[in-house]
Amino acid sequence: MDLHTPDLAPINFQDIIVERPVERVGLIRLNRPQALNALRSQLMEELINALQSFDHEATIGAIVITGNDKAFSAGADITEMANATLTDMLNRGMIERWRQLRNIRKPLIAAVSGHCLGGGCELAIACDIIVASETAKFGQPEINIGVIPGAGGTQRLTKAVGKSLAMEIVLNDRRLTAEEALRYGLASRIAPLDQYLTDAISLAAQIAARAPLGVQMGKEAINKSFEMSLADGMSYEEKLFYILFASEDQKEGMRAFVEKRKPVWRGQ
Ligand code: DAK
Repeated sequence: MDLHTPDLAPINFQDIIVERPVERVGLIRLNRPQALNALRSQLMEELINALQSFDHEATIGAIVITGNDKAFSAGADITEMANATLTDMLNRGMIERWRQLRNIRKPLIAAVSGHCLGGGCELAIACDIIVASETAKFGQPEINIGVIPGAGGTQRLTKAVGKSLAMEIVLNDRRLTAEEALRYGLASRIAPLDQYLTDAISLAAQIAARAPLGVQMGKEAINKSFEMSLADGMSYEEKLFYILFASEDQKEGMRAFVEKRKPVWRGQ
């Protein structure tokens, strides 16, 4: 797979690089290596812009977010936050940007290597799937700077790894290796350092080749399972299942099965 295919529609971002490495896959590289990809406001703003444009682009079916081999991201930019007041924090749009991340409908795959800490870990967990390199290290070290996680580190992480381990991670800066992340269900697979990004892109390409509405609704239903009771979640799932019968892709998928041919998805 050629990861060096030039961007088909270059946009002038400063803190991220946006590419289309293969058909139907958008790739966003966090690009502040000198600060271990710390998530300053500018980076987060660019990331959300790029995600939203891929989300609206019909030719894109899945999105990969990555950093570099040394760091996915070491978290929010501490230098930017160090002297902030409560009002500064509320007025900077930080919360809004993280909320916008939750509204991306297409599947997001985090390709994680090296440091994946604080807000960086929360960004990876906010994605739908994590593909980790063997060197990935996950953690929520906010306690070392006198705060706690603020973008899911006490909530999503706890749902993934359970209470006792989440307590160790948040209260005592326990870091998880890639193996542990896999064992506890935070990551779905691990790959060697020279392979994890290619693997993440291949996985994204496979998902992107599937029925687009089905993929989006599957993502939505699974994410709802974290917010609803089992009964409400089951009922939500049923409704999305029935809604898909209003799509052309459901007709095409089932007809293709009966006719013993490959379906041609239109995302309608
Ligand atoms: N912010 C700013 N700069 C950072 C940084 C960070 N988080 N992490 C690293 N850097 C910078 C370092 O300052 C250094 O810069 P120079 O000194 O070269 O100018 C450069 O990156 C290389 O870092 P080191 O020299 O420290 O590299 P080492 O290999 O020695 O150590 C390290 C790597 C990752 C162990 C270390 O850099 C480190 O501990 N970094 C801080 C990790 C951390 O505490 N992260 C949590 C930050 S708080 C919210 C949303 C999000 C958040 C909160 C709320 N809402 C929506 C409400 C998130 C909060 C956080 O993430």
